[in-house]
Amino acid sequence: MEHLQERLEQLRTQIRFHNYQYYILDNPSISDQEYDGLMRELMNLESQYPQFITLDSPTQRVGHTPSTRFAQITHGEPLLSLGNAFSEGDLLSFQERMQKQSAKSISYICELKIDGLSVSLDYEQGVFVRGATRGDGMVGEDITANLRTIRSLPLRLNEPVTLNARGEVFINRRVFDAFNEERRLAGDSLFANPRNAAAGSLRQLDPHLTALRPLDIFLFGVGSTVHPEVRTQGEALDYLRRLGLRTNPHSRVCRNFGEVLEFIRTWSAKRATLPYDIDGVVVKVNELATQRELGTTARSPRWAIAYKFPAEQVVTKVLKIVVQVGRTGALTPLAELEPIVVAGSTVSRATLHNED
Ligand code: 0OW
Repeated sequence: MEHLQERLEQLRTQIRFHNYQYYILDNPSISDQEYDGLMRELMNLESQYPQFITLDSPTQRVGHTPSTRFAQITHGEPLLSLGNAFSEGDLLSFQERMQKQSAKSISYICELKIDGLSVSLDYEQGVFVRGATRGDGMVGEDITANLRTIRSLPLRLNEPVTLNARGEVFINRRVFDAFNEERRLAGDSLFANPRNAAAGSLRQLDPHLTALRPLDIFLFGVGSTVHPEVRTQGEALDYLRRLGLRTNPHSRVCRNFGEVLEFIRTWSAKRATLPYDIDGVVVKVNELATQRELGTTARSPRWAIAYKFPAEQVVTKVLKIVVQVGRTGALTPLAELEPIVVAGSTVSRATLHNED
């Protein structure tokens, strides 16, 4: 029996390593055939000795029983949202607020704002045990079975630590286009954009269906019970990477606000070269102690802001104007438009509540 257990552990460790190389580093070191051979041997041994199957075995990605609905999970710490900045002026006001409220010298970190679905992951002694949608920030839906199907989400970390990590689930845009094309040919309804496709895939009740969806994930934050050596957001991202979690490669620590503005201008121009959608840049105070000193409002941190790229503009025709009478008797003029796609969604109505 000892020999069997050793072989099982050896196979799991090897397959976990190759998953990391393939799905997170995009740099496999063995052929698909060799990989499939390892997987087949592990699945055969586990089907002969099911009593030795472990929750974190690489074979346990696709759950068996579809749930009837998602259980609710109350987050240990609320998943905050973000205040928005729409211009460099808004960013400079943010910077002034930071300097006024904290005497300490501040550095910033800029992260691409991934346009996906925000999730929270719980690992206990290094094993992935549960994951949830952000929901209203306090209570989310338990989508553990669906998150397990994401190949770039490790079922076991490189160290046996207990932590909560936050991140964004998304679909690679090229893969999304091919996926939507398949749906079109099959006569299925199309997803308006990758974000909706990711959200729709994570809300499938049957994990087998989710497993067919090419979901991916970037982690960008850790809960407060994080390794004491981690003192900045930059070090938190390095820590997540060291544990084997996937983080976005373009985050950058900025010593001053000039570098923040340079990062934003650079990625505003280079956005289309990315294989996934971003809708802006998240600018955060880098030092965790200063973040704690600045604190949060009810819904979002004072130490971070989301610079949103200018909205895409398109021209269409107003077919008709109707007036909506609200609950309080307020009148809102509404334009019915020639349907047009803008920023990935089809728009056919717009409220005319202000001149421009
Ligand atoms: N979408 C992102 C992203 C990010 C926030 C989270 C709480 C305090 C700061 O790439 N890179 N970093 C953060 O940090 N938030 C992000 O997305 C937020 C999460 C919830 C709403 C936005 O999608």
